[in-house]
Amino acid sequence: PKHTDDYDYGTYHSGDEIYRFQDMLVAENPRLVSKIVIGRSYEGRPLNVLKFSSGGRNRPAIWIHSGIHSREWISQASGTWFAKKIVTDFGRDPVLTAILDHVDIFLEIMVNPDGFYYTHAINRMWRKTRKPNPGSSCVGTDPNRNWDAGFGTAGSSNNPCKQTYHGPMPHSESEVKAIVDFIRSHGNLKAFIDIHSYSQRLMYPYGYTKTPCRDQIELRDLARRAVTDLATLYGTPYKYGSVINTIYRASGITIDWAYNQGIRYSYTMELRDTGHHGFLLPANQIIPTAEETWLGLKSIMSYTKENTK
Ligand code: PAY
Ligand code: ZN
Repeated sequence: PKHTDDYDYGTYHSGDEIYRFQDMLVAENPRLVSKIVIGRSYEGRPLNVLKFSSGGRNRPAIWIHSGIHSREWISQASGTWFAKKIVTDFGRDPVLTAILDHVDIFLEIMVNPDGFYYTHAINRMWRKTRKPNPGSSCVGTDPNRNWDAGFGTAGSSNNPCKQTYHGPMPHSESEVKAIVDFIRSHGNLKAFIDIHSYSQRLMYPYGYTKTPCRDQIELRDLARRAVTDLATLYGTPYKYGSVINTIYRASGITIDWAYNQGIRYSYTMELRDTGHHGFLLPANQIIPTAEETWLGLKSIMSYTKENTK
């Protein structure tokens, strides 16, 4: 397609197509959307972030990313749909408009592009990055075990051949380091949402410890509200709670790092389904999944806006 109006949001797209989509969206909406290249993947692909801003200087901001795990295709597909939804609804949907009147939204659709290309070309089930591991024939690090938050403790693996290999050191993956550097230099992030699949859960810190996070009552209340809003569309049930209590112990994860940086509204979302199709969610569920997820995201974003003025 030559215009994002003609992009087929109801099918899965290649990495090249998603890159092209982002450039089209920016070209079509120069006043609202800009592209920031925050770094390069191991294989040299640009790490693109879309910035949605109605003005101001270094406004409080919300970070949303998808595709940190490459095989979770509904994540990148939903991220693409969210990007189009934001430009379509700004100035029309009063809730989104009010959000963007006060805060900026940063959206990185393909956090792990090397993995994503690999899932298209070679192995649909690839999860990790594509950086080789010295002394091992196994490739890749789990970018959701690579953050400096309980790094290397129980809930990750020190074996490069495992899906949850944490990598040689915190932020060893350029895809992770690029986000770390960006978030630190921005300094005004208020919410951080990491989109995965599957299992229909909305979770908050922590993953590496049973110790409740300081804001757990507030985070739980907001999670309940978000999953309630999400379910109004198609009745899709979501569980919610801390990562360790809701899914399993996981160390070095994205949202634990974000939360420990002081970003209070840090959530990870596991989209459809609960395992029937798993990572191979049929394309006819892309739009319904993105639509319902958007309702959950909007409640988190609205609440963030209200509580960080
Ligand atoms: O989202 O941070 C989180 C929780 C932990 C996830 C992880 O293991 O990194 C949960 C899994 C994921 O999305 O990667 C769940 C899926 C079904 C899996 O691969 O086990
Ligand atoms: Zn994942």
